[in-house]
Amino acid sequence: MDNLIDVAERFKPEGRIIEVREFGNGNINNTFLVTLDDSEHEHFILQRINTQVFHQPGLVMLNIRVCIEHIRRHLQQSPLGVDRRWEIPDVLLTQDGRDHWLDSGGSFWRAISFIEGSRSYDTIKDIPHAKEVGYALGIFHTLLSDLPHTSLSDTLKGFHITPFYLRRYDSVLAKFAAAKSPEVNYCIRFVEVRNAWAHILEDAKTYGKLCLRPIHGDPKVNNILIDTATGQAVSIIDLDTVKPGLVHYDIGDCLRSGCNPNGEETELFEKIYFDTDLCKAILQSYLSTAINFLTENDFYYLYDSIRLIAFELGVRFFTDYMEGNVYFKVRHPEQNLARALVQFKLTESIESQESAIRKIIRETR
Ligand code: ADP
Ligand code: GN1
Ligand code: MG
Repeated sequence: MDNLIDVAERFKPEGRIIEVREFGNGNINNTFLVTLDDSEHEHFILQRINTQVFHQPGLVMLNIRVCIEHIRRHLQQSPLGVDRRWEIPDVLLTQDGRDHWLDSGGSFWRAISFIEGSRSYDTIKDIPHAKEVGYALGIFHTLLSDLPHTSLSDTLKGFHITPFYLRRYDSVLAKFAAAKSPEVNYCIRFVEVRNAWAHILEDAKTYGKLCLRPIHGDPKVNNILIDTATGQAVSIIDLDTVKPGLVHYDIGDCLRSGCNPNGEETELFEKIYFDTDLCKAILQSYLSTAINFLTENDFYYLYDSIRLIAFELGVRFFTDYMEGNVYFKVRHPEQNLARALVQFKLTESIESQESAIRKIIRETR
């Protein structure tokens, strides 16, 4: 890997680079904050894309640029109509006009403008924050709702296709040779009894009940930036997974992340619960903008999408644990097992509150 300052120099808009430091808590890419001595462009984000995950990073950049350009055009033609700040991150180009830089070791680097005066949180702190998270996803879907999904490439095959993860899980489990701890046995049993149901969204897609649209793919709480002065959502970042998909993947992901007050990284498994007050706030706010393009069938599958994406993420973490942590970054070898347990406990809490969640969905329509 080249020296970080040398890499940052390739994308530098103006000024001198003062510092490059690691930033954020992403599980996939390496993210750095670059500080410049230029008062107009004080920072930008530099990222090394994980090409073990994204095999075609050039296509990822193309999708991001299609998405950003579409959103800008949409906003010019029909502004949000409310007096609030909404920012779209920019892709910064290298001095020779490219959207990425390949270093001498083959690492793929790209740079994104920094949204000043904002910050992200790993968990939702209160109801107003929950409303902002729901609003941000609703705005994002609305802004992309007139972009044909065929304008975007499939840059991550199988992403959020639960049966695809289950096939991988089966083959990894068959080769898993380590002694099975009580936690591992709990996870195996957990997956086994939900296997048949887990095809629900893909079946609905196959039978034409749900249709592909442009989606974000990863709208978890820390990808939604909050204005430090007003507390309002100002942007959705991390656009690497923008591609065709079901909006249900996004709604499920946003809710499984937003309604888990203890966060994804806790090891206090008994404390994990799905907070229905936060769910209600996120959904109400999401639907205040997204109601215009959701169909009857879309609503029918909302509860299952919440349950499914929590379950699916548990399967993804557990599979990665058994495979030796090859996908999600870890600080210790058991971390992906702990993350899986969190998602499975959350799934249990969702299941135990099914009627309350279905009631919220009915009443927020
Ligand atoms: P990853 O793909 O690894 O999750 P992200 O793109 O989400 O990386 O970036 C990691 C963190 O960096 C985010 O959670 C956010 O706190 C911060 N960040 C990323 N991009 C920006 C940006 N354009 N403006 C401000 N903060 C950002
Ligand atoms: C990964 O990159 P990050 O941390 O925003 C993952 C998501 C998971 C999330 C769980 C490309 O997102 O799908 O929901 O971790 N991204 C990819 O924290 O797999
Ligand atoms: Mg992120």
